[in-house]
Amino acid sequence: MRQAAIVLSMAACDLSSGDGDAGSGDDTGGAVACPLNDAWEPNDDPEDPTDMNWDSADKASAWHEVHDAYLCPGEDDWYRIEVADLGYTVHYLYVRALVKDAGLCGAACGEPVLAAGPENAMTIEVYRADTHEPLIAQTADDGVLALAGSGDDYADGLLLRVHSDTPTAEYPYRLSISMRNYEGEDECEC
Ligand SMILES: [Ca+2]
Ligand SMILES: [Ca+2]
Repeated sequence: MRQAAIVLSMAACDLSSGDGDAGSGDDTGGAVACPLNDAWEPNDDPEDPTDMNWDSADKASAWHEVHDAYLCPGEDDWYRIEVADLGYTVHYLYVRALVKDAGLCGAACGEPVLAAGPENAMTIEVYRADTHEPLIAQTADDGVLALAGSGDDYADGLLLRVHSDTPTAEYPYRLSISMRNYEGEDECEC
C-alpha cells in the first residue's frame, strides 16, 4: 500500500509540473503582453532609455514633447535627453505629463479633468544621467504632473522615469520637457 501511495504522489507531481510549464509558468515568466504599448519601447531600463532630441532650441530655451507614449501595467518608461550641447549658463527644467486627455490647466481653463484615483496614478522621477543621482520626483493620481528643478545638476544629461505605483494602471500619456536659460514664471494662461 505504501508503495502505491508513493507512485501516485509522484504521478501527481509530474502532472502538476507539466501543467506549470504549459500554463502558469508562462504567465509569470515574461512581461505581460500589452499590444497598445508605444513605439518608444524598449525603454524599461535606465541603461537602455529612449533617447529624446529637442524639438526646438534657441539661446533662451529648448523644448521637447512626446505625444504618443503609453504606460502598460507594471512597466517603466525611461527617457534620456542631452543638455550640455545647449550651452546654457543656467538650467531651469520643467517637466509636464498628462494622462489620457487630462489638461494641464484644468477646469478653470475648460480643459478635461480626470477623476483622481489609483487607475490614473503616475510617478515621474528625474535623475542625472551620469551618476543616476535622483533630482526631483512627483506622484499624482489625477493625471496631471508638473515638476521643476534647477541648478548645475541639470547641465549635462538627464534621465526621466515614468511609472505607476498602481500595478494595473494603464493609459496613454503625453510628456513635455523644457529647459530654460533663465528663471521664469510658469503659469496657466487660458
Ligand atoms: Ca511604454
Ligand atoms: Ca517601457
